[in-house]
Parts: sequence; structure tokens; C-alpha cells
Amino acid sequence: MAIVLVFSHMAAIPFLDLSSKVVAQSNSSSKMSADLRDKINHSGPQDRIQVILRTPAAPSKQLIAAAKSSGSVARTFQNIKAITLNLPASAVTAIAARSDVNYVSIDRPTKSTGHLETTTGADQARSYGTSSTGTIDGTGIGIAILDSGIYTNHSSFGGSKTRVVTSIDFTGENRTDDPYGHGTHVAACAAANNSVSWGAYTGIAPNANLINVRVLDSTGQGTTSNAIAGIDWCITNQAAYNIRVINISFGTTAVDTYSNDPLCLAVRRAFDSGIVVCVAAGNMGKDDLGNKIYGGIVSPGIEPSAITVGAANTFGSDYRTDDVVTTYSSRGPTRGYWTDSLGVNHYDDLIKPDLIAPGNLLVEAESPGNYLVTYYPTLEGNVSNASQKDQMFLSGTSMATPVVAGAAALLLQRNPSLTPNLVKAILEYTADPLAGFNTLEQGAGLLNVEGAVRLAGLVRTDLSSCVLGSPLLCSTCGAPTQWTTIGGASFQWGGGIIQKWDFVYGSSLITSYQGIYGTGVLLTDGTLLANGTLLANGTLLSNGTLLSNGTLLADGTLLANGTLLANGTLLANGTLLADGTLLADGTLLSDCVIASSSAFATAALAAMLGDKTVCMKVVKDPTPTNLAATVMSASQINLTWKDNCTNETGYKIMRSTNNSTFTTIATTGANVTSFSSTGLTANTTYYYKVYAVTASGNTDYSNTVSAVTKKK
Ligand SMILES: [Ca+2]
Ligand SMILES: [Ca+2]
Ligand SMILES: [Ca+2]
Repeated sequence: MAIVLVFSHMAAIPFLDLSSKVVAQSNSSSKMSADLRDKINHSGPQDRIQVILRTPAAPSKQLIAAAKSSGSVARTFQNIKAITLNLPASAVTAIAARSDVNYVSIDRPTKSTGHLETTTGADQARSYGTSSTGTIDGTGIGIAILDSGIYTNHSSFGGSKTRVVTSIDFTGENRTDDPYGHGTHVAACAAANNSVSWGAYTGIAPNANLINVRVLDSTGQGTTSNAIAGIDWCITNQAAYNIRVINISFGTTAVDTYSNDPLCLAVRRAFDSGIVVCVAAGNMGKDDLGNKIYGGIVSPGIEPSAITVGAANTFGSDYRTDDVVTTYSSRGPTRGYWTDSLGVNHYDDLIKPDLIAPGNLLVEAESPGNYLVTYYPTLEGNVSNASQKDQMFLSGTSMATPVVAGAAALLLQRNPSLTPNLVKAILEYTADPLAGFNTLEQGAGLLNVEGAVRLAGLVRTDLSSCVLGSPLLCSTCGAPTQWTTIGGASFQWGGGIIQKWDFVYGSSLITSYQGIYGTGVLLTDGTLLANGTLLANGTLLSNGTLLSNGTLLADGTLLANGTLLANGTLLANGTLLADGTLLADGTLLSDCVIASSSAFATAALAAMLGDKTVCMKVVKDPTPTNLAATVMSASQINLTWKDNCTNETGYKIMRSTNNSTFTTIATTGANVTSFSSTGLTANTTYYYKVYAVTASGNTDYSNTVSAVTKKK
């Protein structure tokens, strides 16, 4: 298969200007990347680590001599002030401390990487596995996609060897494919592989198994009871498919408090069974006039045990310094309520979303001829004329949610003992709070897969023996460096975990076991409201954790840093939704399907079409398509195909008589689109496929064709 090297990626490593941004470290460790420091901490002294040293000038003779005395030189460069060394773990720190070394990082495996995996840090986390886990790509973990179905033959899911391990329909339409087009894109955000366009559209967990639970019909709608049946089925079949994660990218108006809302209760039941449930916050962040709205979190995103996800806009760039919360992403607090005997409404007012992830104008797998792309042709990606490879744009918290679901799968592959509460705690603690956005817009911040998988790997695996205050990390694991570098810029982890109405902070959250990490409790149970004051729950939070300064009080008044006011009055720069202004009850809606009477109809459509900014880049797939065979005689078959590649040196023609063992029979020149296969045996079936050869690697194979030569 194609081996792809992206040279810009490889060359970028030595040029990262990290040394000035990583602070508060001792002298030599400030010159080492965070993942290198952790790797040294977890290696024996003689374990070998391949590292890239950035040097102030060409590597000095003294440096090379020092390297050779303890290890070896793996690679030198002509034009780049760097050198690659293979060193024992015990020697790296001393080498890094040298004045003729600027910075040391792991020689990370180079490969093609997609925007989603790069900007979240998932690409870095791939190498954080152990000999027992292998590459961190979701292998062995089942993610249930409750949505509009999945086009299972898309090559992003493995084509004929699909990773969609089972499909079931709860809509009554008796089909499990994806005529609406939403579920396929959602599944790809979580788990697309790198088979299209050099991996430009790779998802977060590209080898996870997908469980296709169809609860939205061919127009993107469903009922609450469909969804509950889907969740119920996942609980029943949890062991059969190792379902560790459920993705719910739809919602309905939040009316009832979560403790009465039947969809929330079903989510809680899955959570209590040990399943991580990721739920979209909704696209109700603005009204039809574009005014910013608070309080638009949909059900079941209001459920405290769920990981509720808002949508960030990456502007298509891997670096995060330009990232923002999208205009449409639903903001907290949650507005489910119950009414007492005096007729007074009591609102949940929980902090949500829990975190945000990329969700604007993402290019991912397209279900052929689907409803969305048919009605909104601007969503077409035109990446390939092969339906198994084509891609489309979609935007919304529906897309951000499976990005987090994929991340949860990576954490669970790295450390299968994690509870749903710990998965959520790690995702929140390691998140990257964006400047300029408040807690009710971004929760703990922007998803950081690099930090989350690294931290997950340090957590002990015998959690069931832990009590409050037990060490949380493995006995040989030091505390992690709470910094991550993505796209050349470093950021410090947010370091907080969301409670119902406030945050808790402190390193003891990741060094000491907390009662809120167990089963049978909620992660948000760590603080109590007593006489209008938030207090730590001493049986669930250890000493050393700090509460934030009163974010939100319970009864619907209150709030954070002077931003939120009482019911229905203005927030600093937005309005709080009044009751019942959203949708009709009882209907589940995926993005863009909105009751026509809603004041949010135009806004919801705008959300699906995305904030109109620079977006994820469309990379055409170079794989040859439309391979066709014409029988010419008893000894000749002629082939034609479509050239989709711009930089090939030629095409390889492959032939088989059993459709299994193919051998190369010819190599053409560039831009050639036909070939005559001669010297064949009469009355015999031949199979053909072709691929393009380029300087940076080979394309994927074309479709396979077969033909039978004429009788003599
Ligand atoms: Ca960006
Ligand atoms: Ca198409
Ligand atoms: Ca060409």
C-alpha cells in the first residue's frame, strides 16, 4: 500500500520554536519536549530513544563525540541545524543541557497527517502506546454512532473490510445506510482512516470499531423513544462489541430537569454501565438575527454524566492561536427545570458544555447522493469521483462531538481501566482554555488529545482498589508536564474540572485519586451548595483541591465574574433563553432540521453551512478511478482509467487470475490513461487494478475490474 512521507511535516520538527515558550522548568528539561521528558521518566536507563537535536549552528565536533560516546548518530542534515541521535534514556538529559544544543525532541514517526488529528494533537498521541497497546488509534475500542446510519463501504472505514462491525435500525425504515448523510460524516470525524487524499481527512481514532445504531430517518429526524431504544440496545450489546463510547450528535429542546428527562435518564443508565457518552451541545448559540444566546444546551446535552461538546472553529490551520468558539455553538447554562407546588420553576443551571472541539466546515466522508448534499450543493467536497472516497463539508456541534468520542476511544485504548468519570476528568483537565471566551461558551476549553492520552497513560490500572487520596498515577510514574505543543505553539493545560456550578483546580486532581472518579457518583458531585456558598465535598475531594471563586449559584440567579445575571435578563453580551422558545417537544433533530415555526430556523441552517471563514483544506484524492476493461480478442484486454493525480511519474498496472494475488505487469509514463494487456490465455478471467507512482509515495489502488478473454 501507499507509503507517504510529507516532507513539510518532517522538516518542521527542527524548526519548532519551543524553547522560549516552555517555562518554569529546570535548565536542561526546558530544552526537552514534554513527551520526551515523560518518555525518559518511563524508560529504563539503557532503553534507547531516538531524538532530534536542534543546534545553534552546524552540530559541533564535541557534540558528535559526546553522542558517540553514549549512543550513535542516526542522521545528519545538509541545510538544517539539527542532528538525529540514538541515545540511552539516561544520556538524554546531559546532552540536552549542553550549550551547543538548543532543543531536543523525540524523532516522532513521520506520516501523512490530517488536519483534525494534527490540530487536536492526536497525531502526537499515536506513539504513546505500549508493547501491549500498539499504536494509539482506537484499536479494539467500539464507538456506537447513534445517528442517521453509516455508508459502511466508504474507504474511510476500510472499504470492503469495513470497521463498521454491526448495524441496526430503530427508525422503522428498515435500512441502515445513510440516505440523510449526517451519520457517515459523524462516524468519519471519530474514526476515518487515512486512505483518502494522503490522509487529509483522517479522524481521531482511525482503527476503532464503529457500531451503526440508526435512530434518525432519511430526513434526519427521529423520536425520543427511537433514541432511548438505541441506547438500550448499546447497553445490552456492550460486551459483544466492546462498546466503550456512545456518540449522540442530535438533541431536542431541554424542558424537563435532567432528573426527569427520559433521554437524560437513558444516557445516565449507559454511563452507569461504564460507557462514555459524548453528546452535542446543540447549535443554538444565536438567534435568527445573529444575537448571541445563552442557555441553549439541548437534551440530552444537559445531562451531567454526559460529556457535552461545543464547536470550535480552527480556521483550517493546525495551530490553535487563531481558534475560536463558533457563533452557533450552544452556550450554557442548562435550562431544564421542574416546577414546585407554588408554580415556581427551578432551573438546573449547570455549567455546559464540558469542552469544545473542532466542528466548523470539516471535510469528511460523504454518503453517496445524500439528502443534505442534494439540497445544499455547497456542502459537496468533490474530492474524488469514486463514491467510496468522496467527502463533504458539514459544520456543527454534531461534528465536534465525534472528535471527542474518538479521543475517548484513544484514552480507553491507552488505559482500559479508566472509568467514564476519569475519561471526562482527563479531557477537561488537559483542555486548552481559549482566551476571550467564558466558561459557559467553552467549558474547560479546547480538546487536547496529546495531553489527554499522555496523562491517561500515567494513571494506575488498579483503580478499583483506590480510596480518596490514594496515588492516582502508577507507582513509577512521575507527574506529567502540564504543557502541550501543537502547531509550533505551547499552551498550559487548563488544570480544572467542571462541577455543577463551579470548577475545582489543583495538581492533586491528577496526582491523588478523587472520590468523584469512581462509579455510582458524578464527576460534578465534588462541591456542595450550603447557605448560598459552594463548599468542597470532603468525602469526594481530597485536600489540596481548590474551588473557583463562585461561578454559578444554584437557584437560577447568580454568577461568574459578573457575567451572568438573573433569569431572562441580559448576560454581558447575550440573552438568556426564556422557556419554550426553541423547538417543538418530542422530536429529535440533527443539524439543520428545525421546526419551521422556530425563531432559530435560519440560524440552524446557517450552523450546518458553517461560519463562513477560511476552512479545512480540500485535498483532491489522487487515486485513479473509473478503471474499465474491454475484451479485444482471445489474448488481449484493453484498460482505460481516469487520471486524478497531478504529480505522478507513471502508473503501475497489476493483474491477477484469482482476484487475490496481483502482480505488476507494466509501468506506464505520466498522464497515461490506457494500456493493452496482451499475451493472455483464451477463455480466462483476468482481474486488474492500477495505482499512480509519485515521488512522495504511491496512491491507493483504483477499483478492480475483471474480464474474460474470448474463446479461441
Ligand atoms: Ca487553527
Ligand atoms: Ca460527491
Ligand atoms: Ca496526471
